[in-house]
Formats: sequence, structure tokens, C-alpha cells
Amino acid sequence: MDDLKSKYLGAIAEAGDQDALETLRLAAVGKKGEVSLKMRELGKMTPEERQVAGPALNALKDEINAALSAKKAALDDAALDERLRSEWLDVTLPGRARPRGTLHPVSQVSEEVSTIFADMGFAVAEGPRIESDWYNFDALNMPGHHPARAEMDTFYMKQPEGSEDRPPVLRTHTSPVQIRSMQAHGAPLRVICPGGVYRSDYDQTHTPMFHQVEGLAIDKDISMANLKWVLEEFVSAFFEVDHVELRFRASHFPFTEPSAEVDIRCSWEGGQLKVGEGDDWLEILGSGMVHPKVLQAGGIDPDQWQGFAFGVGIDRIAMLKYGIPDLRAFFESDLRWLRHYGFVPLDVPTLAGGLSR
Ligand code: 2U9
Repeated sequence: MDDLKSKYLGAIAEAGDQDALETLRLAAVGKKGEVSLKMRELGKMTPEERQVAGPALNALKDEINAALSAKKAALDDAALDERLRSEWLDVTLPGRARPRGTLHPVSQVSEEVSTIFADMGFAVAEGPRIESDWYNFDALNMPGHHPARAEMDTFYMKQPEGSEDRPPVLRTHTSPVQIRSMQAHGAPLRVICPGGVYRSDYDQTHTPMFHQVEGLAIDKDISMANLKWVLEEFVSAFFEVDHVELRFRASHFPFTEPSAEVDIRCSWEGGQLKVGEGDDWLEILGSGMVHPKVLQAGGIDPDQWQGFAFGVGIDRIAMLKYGIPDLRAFFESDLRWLRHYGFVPLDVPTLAGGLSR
């Protein structure tokens, strides 16, 4: 019994983990453990022998069980200490700033323009960037070999295999969206169409992809007077000034008759644009009354309906409003530029809360 005692108490003291301890428990006091087998031998002893061996074996069993519990508690404590040591965390450290994306000025200005026109009852419409020749040109009163086609520096797509049609184009303006809106909804109609357009042109003020927003209002008695009021409302809301002055200069576009280019009164003090005051004029828009042939192409009877249309360069008015000097930087995806000129994503422009802050 002394051998058993020193063997198991020694081994328990040496046990490195709970598994080793469990193996020892089974070997000593488990059903078929050495101490249990010894206890079974008590039956074969004389009563005198049993009186000595019985309590001694019980005492041994208790001692081993006590040693097992004590060692188990010690191992548990050591494991907890190790976890506390390895999972230690300094809660007083400063937080780590998350990298944050920003809204591109083109997205911001598109939202601002859409908000302003939505307030005047215009719906927002979008359409495909790859267009048929008909939607991009013919429907806008630029048939066949109209000289305006050449001026647009069009990107032509590959002719689809086996097709007799003229090749598709990358739309040179968002006007096809308005033709599609006329066909889909008829008159009366009020829509604006913001989006990317393509022309093969690249210098300090032109990129081969840029953005426009065009507007179209069709009704029974719409005139240039309505156009002027709508554009004044737009310019004063967009540049966030109470008073603006517009100048209409006669011009020519195939899709409008009469046509006008629109300038706004401004000043350039210290290189900074001020809208509504000063002696300079800044061209920002093209506009006019929709040509009867264009109404017809959209399935609207020009003897019953008439309307105005206008077009603005989004990138250009973004540069003017936010003092961004170089157009080409808009599309270079330079993160430093985007961080500098970008907008906080959740600051949605509203007329009541302010368009831009
Ligand atoms: C339909 C009928 C008429 C849209 C118009 C302009 C004049 C215009 C330029 C502004 C700057 C293009 O991005 S820009 O270079 N646009 O001058 N756009 S009238 O006229 C339309 C459009 C659609 C059905």
C-alpha cells in the first residue's frame, strides 16, 4: 500500500494536464484501478486482516482522490492564468481610424441637380450608354450625313455579326434617354437625364468620357418663358445664391428651334467664382424649344404639344462650384484627390438641409 501511495501521489504531482490526470484517476481509483482491485480482495481476507486493511485502503483512496482534486484545481488555475496573460488587452489604447471612402464630385453634383429638379416636378430617367445610331442621331434631327454628326467625334462600336444595321455608338449625349422617355410615357412629360457620355476628344478641358444632365418638359403651352424661370431657379439653387441673372444668346442645335446658349452673371475675384454679381458672363448651358421633328421621333404630336430642353455639363459645373482646377484629374482615381475633393457619403443633399456642406 505504501508503494501504491508513493507511486500515485508522485505521478499526480507530476501530471502536466487534465488528460494525464484522468488517466491516473482511472488507473488508481477507477472501476478497474489498482486501489479498487485491492478493495475487492478484502472479501477474501479474514475478519482480523480486513479490520486493518479496510480502513487503510479507504484512507489511501481518500488521499488519492484529494490529491487528484487539488491537482485538478491547480491545473485549472494555471490554464486560467495563461489565458488571462495571453488574452490581455489594453483598453486604454486609442481607437484605430477606419479608412473611409468619399463620394466623387460627379456623384455629389448629379445628386444635387436631381434634387433641385425633383423639387420642380421632374422625374429622373436613365438609359444605356451603348446606343443605336437612330436614338443617338436620327431621332434628334441629325439624319444620314448631317454635319453635326462629324462634330461629335463619335466612338463607333463593332457591327454585330451578320447585322445589316448601322453600327451601335457610345452615346455622345444623354438625349436618347429623353427620346425613350417620350416613347414610354408620352406627353405631358418632365424628365431629367443625368449620366456619362462619350466623345473622342482629349485635352485640358475635354475627356473622352464626361457627364451631362439634360432636361425636357413637354406640355400644351410651354414656352421659352418657362425655360428661363426653370433655369433661373436651377442656377440659384445650385450655386446657393438668392439672386442670379441669366443671358440668353441665340445659337443653333439640330434638336431645338429656337436655340439659346445661356450665360450667368458672375465675377472672378482672386480667382474665386461669385455667381449673381460682377461684370463677367459665364456660359454654363445650352437650351431651346424642342424641334417638331424630335417630338415626332418620340411619338408625340408636334401640332398638339411643345416643350423646352436644355443640357449642362456635370463635370464642368462641379469644377465651377467646388473650385476644382483640372478636369482630367476627375477620372484618374487618385486617392489623394478623391479624399480632398470627395464628399461625406451620408450627407445627402436636400433643399431644406442644404445641398452641400
Ligand atoms: C431631346 C430634345 C432636345 C438638349 C440640349 C443642349 C442644348 C446643349 C451641351 C451642354 C454642355 C452639351 O455637355 S455639353 O457639352 N448641351 O447645349 N442640350 S439643348 O436638347 C434636347 C435633348 C433631348 C429629346
